[in-house]
Amino acid sequence: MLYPILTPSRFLFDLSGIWDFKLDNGRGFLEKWYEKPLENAMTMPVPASYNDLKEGPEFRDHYGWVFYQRKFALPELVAGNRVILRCDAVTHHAKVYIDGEFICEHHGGFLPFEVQITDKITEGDHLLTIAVDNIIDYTTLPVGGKGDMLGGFMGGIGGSQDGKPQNHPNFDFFNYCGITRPVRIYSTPKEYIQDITLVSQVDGNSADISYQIDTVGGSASTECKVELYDQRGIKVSESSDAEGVLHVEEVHLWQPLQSYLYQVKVQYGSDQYTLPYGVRTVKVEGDKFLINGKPFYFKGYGKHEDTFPNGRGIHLPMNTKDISLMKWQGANSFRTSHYPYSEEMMRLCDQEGIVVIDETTAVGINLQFGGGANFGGEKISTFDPEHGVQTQEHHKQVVRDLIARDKNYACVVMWSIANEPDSAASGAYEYFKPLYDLARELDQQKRPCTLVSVQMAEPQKDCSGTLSDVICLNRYYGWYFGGPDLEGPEKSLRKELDYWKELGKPVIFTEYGADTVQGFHDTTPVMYTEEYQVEYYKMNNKVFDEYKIVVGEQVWNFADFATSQSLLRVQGNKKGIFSRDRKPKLAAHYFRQRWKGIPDFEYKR
Ligand code: BDP
Repeated sequence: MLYPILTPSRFLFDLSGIWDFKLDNGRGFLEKWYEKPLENAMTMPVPASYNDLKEGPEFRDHYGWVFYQRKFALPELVAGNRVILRCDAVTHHAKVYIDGEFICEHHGGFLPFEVQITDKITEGDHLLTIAVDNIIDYTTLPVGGKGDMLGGFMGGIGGSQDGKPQNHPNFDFFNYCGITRPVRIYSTPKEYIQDITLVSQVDGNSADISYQIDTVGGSASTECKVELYDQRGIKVSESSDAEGVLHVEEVHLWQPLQSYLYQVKVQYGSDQYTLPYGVRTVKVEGDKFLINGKPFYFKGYGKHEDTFPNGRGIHLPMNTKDISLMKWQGANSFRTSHYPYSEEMMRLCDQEGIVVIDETTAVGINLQFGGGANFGGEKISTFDPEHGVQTQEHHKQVVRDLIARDKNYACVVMWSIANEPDSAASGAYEYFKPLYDLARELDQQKRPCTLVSVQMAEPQKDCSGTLSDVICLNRYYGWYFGGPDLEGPEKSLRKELDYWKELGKPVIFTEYGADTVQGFHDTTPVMYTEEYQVEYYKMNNKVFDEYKIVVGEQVWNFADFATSQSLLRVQGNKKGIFSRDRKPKLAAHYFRQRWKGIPDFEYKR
């Protein structure tokens, strides 16, 4: 799916701004609020999560639907073109209406959807309504609890105390929702470029970029032209079919922290589209993760799209600041925990040379959290056909849509199929095998695939061992497991790594961390102080350094973030090495020193 841009053949209108907004009181659809201007509407910015923008728990924790609405008109210039409405992310379920007429709906809150509205657009003003639902349950990704069950992440899955329906996230981040990324209208000519797929092969100083242009609406005689421009704007290769190869001599590779982007200019009939593209290769070989043929070492973070007061709403300045902080620290990578990030962030990472592990929305596929989910007093297994999660079909759709959106980004070097699922449970292999197969089939660049494995999953039984190209571990030795003691956990960590070593696959620690309240200090490094966080990391890093198979360390988390309330969460999850407003804790300085001394390539080799 192409990112919407303005080109000589395409208009682009951004509908960002203040929209009308109303929480559903249960009568929104009965009274057809989408047919006329909302009565007594509030103001609400788009894009943003709405939760932190008005006061009170009733608002913040609203359960169910809300209505967003605005008017728009299109200039006459657009007449004769295809007109598309594109929503980049609506969390979690959207129904779209124009002038009271239902146009489309979409499930899943972190990937774009679009709909052709050419016929709907006549002269004059139009009323656009987007109804948004935030309910999460056993059929959605991320997963939420059913009302009649107990257990869950930090005890969060159970039914409500007073019978009032509420969400019970089976994951550790606030269930922010709303229209969180831009809504745009764009046009294309009637014959148009639908998609572009690029794959590079590098041989010494030259590269072959295989391309495929999917087109719609033309005839056999419609011309297709593909040109490749380098960063100076000089044409370095061209071709004239919808499928072919662009040969480049003296190729400039896209390298971690040294980005180089070509521009692929496609012309099909009167339609034009330009795609920035970095040439690089990725491969797992034995226990090495190779980027451009050289063993890479991941230094970085698990992150969140989480800021105040935007919630999960897109925040371009913060994205820029975060990458600046990563570079200040000597990091080179992050994982899009636990959902696909905005396309603007992916394009930025391509430009800045930041390496990305790209994750689906599959978080919470684990009914063992909080002692396990219970149904009528009986423990339920995650993949129980009757009572377990019902997410596999939707999960496949997410894999398809994620790869369709992100397949051309050089920054993306691996797909993460899920975060901390119940991957050692019976039924896990059967659930995940088809998802890996699908990702491997769809991704023409054949990037490695992984799932990020939870500490509760017994390594010997974890289906990740068989299915993943890279073993990704979320481990909390010295925090949830053994903290505040660091000596015992150090031994356990070694013992576990001795097991993984036998598999001969590369290992990345995709999470490890300790909650740390900024400003808490002590001469004895006690839990929650900045000193403890440093000691915790020193112990873990010492062990990682002893193992050649460990090819990466991504701390949990880049910054403090909002989550559901519970006894273990002090106004949010405090495992950031930066505070939520991006001030460094002691550990940030410690990592700066460490990472500046670790090369991006050939570490430990
Ligand atoms: C892991 C999750 C992550 C949590 C983290 C934690 O993958 O989302 O925030 O642990 O407990 O379970 O801080």
